[in-house]
Amino acid sequence: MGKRGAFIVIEGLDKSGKSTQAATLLRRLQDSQVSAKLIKFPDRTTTIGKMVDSYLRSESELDDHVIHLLFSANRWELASSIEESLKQGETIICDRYAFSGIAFSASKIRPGSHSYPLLDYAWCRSPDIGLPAPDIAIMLDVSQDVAQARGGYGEERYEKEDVQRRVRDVFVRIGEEFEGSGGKWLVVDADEKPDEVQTVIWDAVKDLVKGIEGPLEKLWD
Ligand code: 2DT
Ligand code: MG
Repeated sequence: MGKRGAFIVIEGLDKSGKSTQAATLLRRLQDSQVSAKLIKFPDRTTTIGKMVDSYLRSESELDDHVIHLLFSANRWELASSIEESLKQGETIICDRYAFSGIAFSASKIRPGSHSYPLLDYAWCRSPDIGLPAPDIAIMLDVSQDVAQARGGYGEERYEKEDVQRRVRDVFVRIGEEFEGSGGKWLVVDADEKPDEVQTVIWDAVKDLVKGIEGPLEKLWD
């Protein structure tokens, strides 16, 4: 039996360079004759993804529970195709995944309160239980100053300084729990130059992308 592909998730705040790093990694893998593809969540092209897109652009309002479940459903839509590709030996680079799902939802606070959570952390985690688990999750950690220097945030719903700060705090907890459940969580200083960040990423994935013998694990299982 051949080896399966590696499932590599890249996470991070806005302006952390996630998409750039993911694209650079894809090119490097293809140049090394590794069969690989890049996917991203939310996948705004599906029916569910279009509802998510409209919410993010503030063109629609949805209950916070509903949008959380839609983000998760958007991953479940793709779960079997992810499994299939990995089984075929294809490596997948995934720009955002279930970790963003928890971080952005669990960091929401009740209107009028300073820190009282709107959604329970464990509740936020539960709809993603059983999804394909990444072989490594790489968290690109950018400081607020550098994010601002890179042109600041855009117009979408979560692209605000206070949101990003709270999201970062939840990412720290998520990383600890993912490691606690046997996952590999790598925090990379994304304030560094793109080349230096890519060097750290490559070093972390270069053995995984040779193919993996072990089974694909399930997330939070
Ligand atoms: P992009 O800017 O990467 O398109 O993300 N988000 C993402 C969630 O709130 N929950 C999720 O499950 C995922 C995958 C993060 C758009 C925004 O969507 C947020 C930023
Ligand atoms: Mg964005």
